[in-house]
Amino acid sequence: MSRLLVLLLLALIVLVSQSDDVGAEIFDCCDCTATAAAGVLLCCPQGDGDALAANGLTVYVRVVDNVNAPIANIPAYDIWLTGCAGDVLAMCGGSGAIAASAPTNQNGETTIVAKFATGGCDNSGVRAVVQGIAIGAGICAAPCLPIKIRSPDLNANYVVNLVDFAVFGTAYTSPPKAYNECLDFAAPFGTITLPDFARYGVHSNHSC
Ligand SMILES: [Ca+2]
Ligand SMILES: [Ca+2]
Repeated sequence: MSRLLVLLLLALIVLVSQSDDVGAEIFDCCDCTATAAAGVLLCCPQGDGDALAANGLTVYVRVVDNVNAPIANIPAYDIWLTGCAGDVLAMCGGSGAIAASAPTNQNGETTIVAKFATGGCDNSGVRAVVQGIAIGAGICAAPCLPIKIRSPDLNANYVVNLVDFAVFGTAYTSPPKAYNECLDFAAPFGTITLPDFARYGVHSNHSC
């Protein structure tokens, strides 16, 4: 009988400890928030593109549970970005392509400031993802963050090579060639000229 009591106590301890697990508290995260300024972020599969923070594009994330209480101590690697257009980005290491700057603090807050190791192009913006749940997506129906993702890996196969160079050539220079927003890496935006080529060239032969 006493052994049964010990087992019951152990089961109770396990249940209580699991209720403290941050993963168990997130449901749809419609009360979570992610905000960022609008801009263009040059990304490279090698992870040596532009950093969000250095370009005024820091993503501010706040994670709360379904009664709007902050969730602290979500690990930095459990918070990342994804493109809004669906599966068009070639994210090196999947969710490991970018992480938060730190775990969530006591207010459930953290930031995403780093470089995004991805190929591909997504001009529809990004979403912050927390433990696999994209903030604002689905039933939440919030707009995407207005950060346009552009990589010299134009065909999104995790490497910048001659195939991408050929794609770049289809719109270089624009005008007179037809404009392709995905190739517009540098100011002046709206045209594809030498500054865009220079930024492309830096990442030639880079890969994950
Ligand atoms: Ca490529
Ligand atoms: Ca340009």
